Amino acid sequence: MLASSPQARRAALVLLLGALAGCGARTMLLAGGSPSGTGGQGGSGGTPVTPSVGGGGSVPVDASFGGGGAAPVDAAPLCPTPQEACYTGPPATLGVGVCKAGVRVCADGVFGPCMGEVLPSPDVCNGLDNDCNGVLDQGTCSALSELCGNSIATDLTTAPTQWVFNGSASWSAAGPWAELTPAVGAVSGTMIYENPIVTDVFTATFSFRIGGGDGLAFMIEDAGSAKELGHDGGGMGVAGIGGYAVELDTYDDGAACGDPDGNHVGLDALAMNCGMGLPVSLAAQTASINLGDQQPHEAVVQFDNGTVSVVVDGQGMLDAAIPGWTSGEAYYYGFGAGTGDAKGQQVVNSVSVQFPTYRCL
Ligand SMILES: [Ca+2]
Ligand SMILES: [Ca+2]
Repeated sequence: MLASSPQARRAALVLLLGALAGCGARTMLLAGGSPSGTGGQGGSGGTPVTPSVGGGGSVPVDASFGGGGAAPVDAAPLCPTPQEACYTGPPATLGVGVCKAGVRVCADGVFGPCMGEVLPSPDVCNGLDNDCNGVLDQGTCSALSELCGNSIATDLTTAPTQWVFNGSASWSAAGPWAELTPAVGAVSGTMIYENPIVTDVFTATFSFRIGGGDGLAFMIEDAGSAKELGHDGGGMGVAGIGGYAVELDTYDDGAACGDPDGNHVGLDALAMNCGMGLPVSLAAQTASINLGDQQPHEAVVQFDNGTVSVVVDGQGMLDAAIPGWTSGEAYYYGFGAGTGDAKGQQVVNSVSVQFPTYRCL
């Protein structure tokens, strides 16, 4: 409705401005106290931002405030406190996952923008609840590899459900462990994690015991499934599959295919065989311990974009690199072992592969 006279319109405008100014602080969204931290997720993520108190002289005026420079200069201070918590996301997400309140600071009688709040965003595979619904990494991986995480591990105290046993390999409660080969001749066995994993950097640790035979290998293979089985004997169950392996080789197949002796650690390519079903040796180093002494040993394989270092029982065994390595492709992770004329039980347990970042597993 229009006022009839200029005086009446001016009076109405003054009343309107006064009403806006008086209720402005109340109509601003208040965040309701401090975040209660329920469901907080580790706190490693997010982007904690320190509110820039008093930053600059010109504090933006909230658009809903309507006044701008026209606000009455004689108005009383409009902020009930110098600063307060604020949150502009859905209230139910506050304090859940990465979501947290920010701070807004009063300047010239009005609150500035909400600084430092963390709002919901679509969940991604990163170990954080980005969309703040209380569920980590929900639906961020495909149906093939639906698990998002930063490690695969099995202590083999029970039969592992996510590892596939092929050939002579099986889980054995007698260890308990994964028996890659029993003490019979001319067999090969593999144990392979069920899904391929994007490979750039990882640390693999496992314990092994070699009681004869040709030795065993830790491999990353790209043959397309977890059901691969390589050559027996000096192929250690992995030769011919495709990919790469660290071999713990306990049988001397001769220098022609890269065996310096019958007790060495090597880096192999599995894409093709070197006669007799052996892998292609990229590097090999005589071991400083007896790998095949039927005793348990601990191995650590550190892989960083194609460079490989192998430590057994705390002793450095091999540093080598894969020529032409391409990072970011997916590989299946597993173990293999073989027997030939030489035979013996070969086992692994306490298996873990750790990645520095989250990914679909
Ligand atoms: Ca979530
Ligand atoms: Ca050999």
